[in-house]
Amino acid sequence: ASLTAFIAGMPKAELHVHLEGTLESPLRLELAARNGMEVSVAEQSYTDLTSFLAAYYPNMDVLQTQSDFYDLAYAYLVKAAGQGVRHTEMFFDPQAHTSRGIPFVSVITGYHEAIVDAGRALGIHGQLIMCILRDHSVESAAATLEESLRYKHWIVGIGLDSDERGNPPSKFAVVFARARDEGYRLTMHCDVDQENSIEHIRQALEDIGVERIDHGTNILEDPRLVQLVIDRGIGLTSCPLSNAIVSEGSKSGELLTLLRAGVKITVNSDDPPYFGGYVVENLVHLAGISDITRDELVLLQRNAFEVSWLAEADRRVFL
Ligand code: ES4
Ligand code: ZN
Repeated sequence: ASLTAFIAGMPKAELHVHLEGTLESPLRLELAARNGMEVSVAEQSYTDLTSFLAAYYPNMDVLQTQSDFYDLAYAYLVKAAGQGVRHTEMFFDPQAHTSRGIPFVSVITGYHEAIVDAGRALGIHGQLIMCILRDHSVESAAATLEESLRYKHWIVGIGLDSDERGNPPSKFAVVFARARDEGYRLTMHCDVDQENSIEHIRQALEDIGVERIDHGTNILEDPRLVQLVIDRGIGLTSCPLSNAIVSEGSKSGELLTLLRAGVKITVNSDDPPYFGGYVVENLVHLAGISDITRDELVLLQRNAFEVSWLAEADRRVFL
């Protein structure tokens, strides 16, 4: 088989995709029309995390009703299932909506019902990870966590995303300790080449005790932390096409070095229409610019199922 067909045919797990970041332009225009909103269709350009986020958040204003969130998640699940994704753990950002007056319940119910319906119709398995916006206040994070508790059975874990500059993991130590006490799994973004990245990675691993790191390839700067993630079996969720746009290059060399050292690297899509592709395009891109072997492409998927937050009985179905 061609390499693309091989990649498309592998059973895959995706662990790093932002539902709000899967909003394609045609759906955005449809939702705008449905909600009686005028939106700009101007080309957006971004070259770093801050300029990306400045384009990203305003696009979400078209998400208003429970049906809008349902349609967004369902469209992503159709796309992912079509690419051979069998299990997906999807981030969502409630504060990006509650801060605009949209009720938490509309967001989570729309997303949850899409997962249930897509599971029945397409056989794809999905779970939600609620992300805290790190450039909002600790008080807002704590209130969002409390509000999530009545939907705890629909949320597998808590993550941390948005603008990293000046917003280290330590800012949310108390909120994440409470999340752990409530039974949530923990992960945090440590985006590529951010200021103080290696210190943020250290805090996430040693002070917060996360089970995964999203991005996190700057860990190569500290061999002791590389050994720590190997010893603990901690997963790093890489997103090559995202890295190519918001940092300097796809970081394929770093990713391969870590994978070959025994770190549980996974490859994911982050915000697919913004960065130019879903998980298959990310893997094809990686294969095109590196010497990754087919066995290693399979290893990336084995890693993803292993470091996923599937219940053990479900994991056995996939592995
Ligand atoms: C994100 Cl690339 C990236 N980094 C941090 N937060 C995000 N939210 C959506 N995409
Ligand atoms: Zn991300």
